[in-house]
Amino acid sequence: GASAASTEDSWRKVNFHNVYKDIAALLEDESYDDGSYGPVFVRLAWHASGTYDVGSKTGGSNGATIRFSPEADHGANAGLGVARARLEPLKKKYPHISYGDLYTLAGVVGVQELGGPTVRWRPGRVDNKTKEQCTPDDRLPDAAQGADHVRAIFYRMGFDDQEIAALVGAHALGRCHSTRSGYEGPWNASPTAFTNFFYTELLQNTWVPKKWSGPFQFVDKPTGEFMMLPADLAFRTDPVFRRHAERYAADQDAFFADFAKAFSRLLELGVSFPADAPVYEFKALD
Ligand code: CCH
Repeated sequence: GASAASTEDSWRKVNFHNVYKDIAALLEDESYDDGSYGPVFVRLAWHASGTYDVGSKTGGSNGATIRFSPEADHGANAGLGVARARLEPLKKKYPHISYGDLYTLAGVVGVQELGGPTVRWRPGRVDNKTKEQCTPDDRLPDAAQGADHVRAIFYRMGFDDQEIAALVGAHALGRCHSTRSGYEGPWNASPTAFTNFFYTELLQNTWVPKKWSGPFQFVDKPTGEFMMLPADLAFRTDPVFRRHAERYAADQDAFFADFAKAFSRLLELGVSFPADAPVYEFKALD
């Protein structure tokens, strides 16, 4: 039957402070990855939203088409079923929250509870799309490519170079999985802490091609413990991206402020909120 969150007013029945707390309670799990679902929740929120196309006004988090096949099975979304399954009990507990609101709020919780900035978030996404409205398989960035491709993808969402450079700093969190994207390894030594380490590692290390049979990627020399995707290297080699990366490496507060703004905007692409939808600035729990 129709989802309880299929009407524009359903969100009014939800206490989002309680949802925030319940998502936060799902983060920690010693047996999963580096001990937290936070990174994969951030990636779910981003991939649910980053399909937006300003030209056709299609895609984005409203309607949460990421949960339907074929979009769920797009290569870029490999592994995100793990995050959706982890959140599903909360959809049962709070039937009036839409999937779009649940997935984007999980991204906010991931950023904030891992020590990142406060991300302004509004409810009001609606479960009003079907699998026929899944986005085509070319909307998210291809990690094997460079600056031109990354720009083309994010300009299509409506972002500028500064916002792109701030958003990719989320690669302080989590890791690549050979079983998901094919790439392997974390970007730094504290993948469950939201920091500006993406930029410091990117600029301060020597990056060399990883010697393996997997996809082309970089590892730091000499330890080989940390990784960079080919697309990550664009933020070191492209002069405009690099200027922002240098600023964020030197000034974590500037990174936090710019990331919070750009991430909030990402999660809202293509969503029309009711005029009276509250803007939440949740407090991190700890
Ligand atoms: Fe990303 N990202 N991302 N990314 N990403 C991957 C993992 C994470 C690209 C490719 C990959 C953003 C931008 C880009 C996260 C957040 C963001 C992986 C490994 C690839 C590949 C997936 C795996 O194997 O599990 C590319 C290319 C771009 C831009 O050009 C942006 C923007 C964000 C958020 C704001 C997070 C977090 C992860 C870690 C996920 C995890 O499971 O640990």
